[in-house]
Amino acid sequence: MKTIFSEQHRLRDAKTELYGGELVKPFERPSRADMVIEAVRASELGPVAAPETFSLDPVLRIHDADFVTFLENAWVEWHQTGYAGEAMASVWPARRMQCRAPRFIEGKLGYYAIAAETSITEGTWEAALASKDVALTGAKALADGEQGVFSLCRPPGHHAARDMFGGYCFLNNAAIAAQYLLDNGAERVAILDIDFHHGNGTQDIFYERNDVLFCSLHGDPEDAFPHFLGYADEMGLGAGMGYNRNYPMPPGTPFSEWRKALDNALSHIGEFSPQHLVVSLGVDTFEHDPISFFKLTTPDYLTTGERIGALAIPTLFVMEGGYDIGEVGMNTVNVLKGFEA
Ligand code: 7XA
Ligand code: ZN
Repeated sequence: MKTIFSEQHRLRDAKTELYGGELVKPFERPSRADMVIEAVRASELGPVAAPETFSLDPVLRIHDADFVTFLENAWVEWHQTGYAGEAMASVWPARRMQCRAPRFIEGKLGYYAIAAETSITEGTWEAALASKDVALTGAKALADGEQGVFSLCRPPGHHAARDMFGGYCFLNNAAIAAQYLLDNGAERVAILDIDFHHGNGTQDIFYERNDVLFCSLHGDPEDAFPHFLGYADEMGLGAGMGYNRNYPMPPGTPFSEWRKALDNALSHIGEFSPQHLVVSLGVDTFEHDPISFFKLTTPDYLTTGERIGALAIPTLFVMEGGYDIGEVGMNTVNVLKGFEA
C-alpha cells in the first residue's frame, strides 16, 4: 500500500494547548507523524510519496469561503494585536447572543471555534493546506484504481465542520477526500470513523445527504470530547435520514465490545455498497493513549484492518488522532497490514 506524506506537517508546531486548566505542550505534535512514518518505512508496507499540490477548489466544496479566509489570516490578525501568546478562542456566541462573526480577531476565533484547546500559530494554515493535499493525493490514487492508500495527514481533520475548527483540526481532510471521489465518478462513498473521538465535523458536513454514509465509533459524548454531538439518536436529516450511524461507547470499552460496533458499522457499509470507503483512522482507542479511555491493544488493530479489508471496497485511510507514545506507529501500521492481509 502506498503512503502519502508531507514534511510540511512540521509547520504545525503549537507550543500551547489548554488542558485541565493549564497551558501544556500540545498532545497533537510533530513527533506523532514522525513516529508513524518511521513505522511505515520499517514495515515495508510500500512506497512513501510526497503529495501533489491541489488548488483551494476541493476545499471550497466542503468549507465555507469566509471560514477559509479566516483560517488563512487568523495568525497574522492575532499577531498584529500584540498579544504575546498563541491565538486561542476565549469567548463564544453562547445561547441568546448574536451568532455573527465580529471584526476583531478575538471575536472571530470564538465564532469559528468549537473549543479552546486548539491554538492557531504561525505555519498552521500552511500545514493544514499540505494535509489536505496529502488526503487529496490519496483520493486521486484511489479514483485511479488503487485498492488501498494511506494518507498520513497532519494536522488531523474530523472535528472541522464547514465553518468551524477545533479538536486539533482545521480542514476536514476525510470529507474533502470523500467529496473529491464523488466529484470524480463515485455515486456513493462511505466514511468509517474509528478515531476515539466522534467525528462531529464530518457528521455535520454530510448530515442531510444520502450519497455519503457516515459511521462513527467513539467515546460516549456524555464523557468524552466533543460532548455536544455523537449520540446514537443522530441518524441524519431529510434526504440524509438513515445515512448517519453513531456508536458511542463507555469508559473502559475493550476490543470484544468495540468489535461488535465495528461489525455493525461494516454491515451497514456493505449494504450501502459504496464505490469507495474513507476511513478516518485514529489510534487513540489504544489502552495507553494519554487522552482517551478505550482499551484496544496492539494486535486488535491488525484484526480491525482485516475486518475492514474483508469488505473488499477500495479504501483511503486518512490519519486522525493517536498520541505521542511508542505504539502509535505500530498500531497504525497494523490496521494497514490487516487490511492488506
Ligand atoms: O480525534 N480528536 C482528537 O483526538 C482530539 C480531541 C481533542 C480533545 C481535547 C479535550 N480537552
Ligand atoms: Zn481522537
